[in-house]
Amino acid sequence: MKCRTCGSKAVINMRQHKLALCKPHFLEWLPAQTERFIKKYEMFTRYEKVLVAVSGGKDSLSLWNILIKLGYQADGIYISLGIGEEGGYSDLSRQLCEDFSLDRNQQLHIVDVKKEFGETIPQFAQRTRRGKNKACSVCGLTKRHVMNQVAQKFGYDVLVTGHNLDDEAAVLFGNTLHWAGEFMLRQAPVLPATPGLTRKGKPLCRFYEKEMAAYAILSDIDYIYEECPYSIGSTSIYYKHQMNLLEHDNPGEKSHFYLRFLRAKDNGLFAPPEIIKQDLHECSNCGQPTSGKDVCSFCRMLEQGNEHLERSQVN
Ligand code: Q46
Ligand code: ZN
Ligand code: ZN
Repeated sequence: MKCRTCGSKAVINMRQHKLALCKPHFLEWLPAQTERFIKKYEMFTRYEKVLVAVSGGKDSLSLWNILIKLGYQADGIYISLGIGEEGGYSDLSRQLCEDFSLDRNQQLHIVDVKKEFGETIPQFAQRTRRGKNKACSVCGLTKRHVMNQVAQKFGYDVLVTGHNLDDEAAVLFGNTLHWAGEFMLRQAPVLPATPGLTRKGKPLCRFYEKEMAAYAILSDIDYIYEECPYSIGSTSIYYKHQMNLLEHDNPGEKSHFYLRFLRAKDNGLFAPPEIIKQDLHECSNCGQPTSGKDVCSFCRMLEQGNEHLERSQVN
C-alpha cells in the first residue's frame, strides 16, 4: 500500500476514506482535518481559552497535543477518580497527564475527587442507589460537574473532550435502540454555552478510534493502555463491537450513521432548535444549572451518600 500523497510506503489504510498515508503525511493530515472540523462546527477560535479534559488515554492526550500544535490556547484538566489500587489505573493516568503537561510546558488543573468531595468514585458507587453500572453513572455525573465548575471558575470559553467517532456512533446506536430522543437532541459536535454552562466541543468526533490510536503511537505520546476496570463488559463496548461488525462488511458505515444523524438533526427531523432549550435554574446547593426541582443530580447524589452513611453509623 502506497501513500496517496508521496507514493512511499503507507503506515495506515483508511478504507472508509479510501485513503492510505505514510507516517509524515498521516501526522499532517489528522491535525489538518481536526482544524477543519473545529471551523466547520464553529467550536472555538484561536482567541478563545480552551480547557481539554484529559484522562491519560490516547484520545484526550492526542487532542491536547493537536491543539497545542495548531496554536490554540489549550490548558488541561485531569480528574482523579480514585479508581484502582495505589499505583493503579488512576495514579498511573494522573502521572501520564502530569508528565505530558510538564514536557510541553502547559497548565494542567488537577481535581482529586476524594480530597474535594470526601470519597473516591468506587466508594460513592458502593453507597448510591443508582441502577446498573453504578460506577459509570456516578463517575459521569461527577466528571460533568467538576469540568463545568473548573471551566466556569477559570473563565474558559470552551471545554473539549476526546470523544472519537466510535464513541459517538456507539452512544447514538444506544440512544436509537431506546429512542432516547432527549439525549439524541443533545448529541452534537458542539453544544453552545447557556447561563452557567460552558460551551462543549468534541473536535475528534469524526475520527475512527483506529485513526486516533495510530496518531498517538506515531506521535510517541505516552498514554495509558489499560482500560478503566469499570469499562469491561459495559454496554458502550458492546455497541462499539456491533458497529464494528457493520463497518467490517461496509467500510464507512459507522461514519455514515453518525453524519446522516447530524444532517437529519440540522434539517429539523427531531425538533426545531427552539424546542431543544431546557428550563434550567440554579442548584440551591452548588449554583450550577439544573433541570431538577431544587438541587442538581450531582448534589442529590452526594446527599444520598451522606444519608446512607449516617444510617449505617446509627445502626
Ligand atoms: S472512567 Fe468512569 Fe469511564 Fe471508568 S468508571 Fe466508567 S465512566 S469506565 S469513561
Ligand atoms: Zn506520504
Ligand atoms: Zn448542585
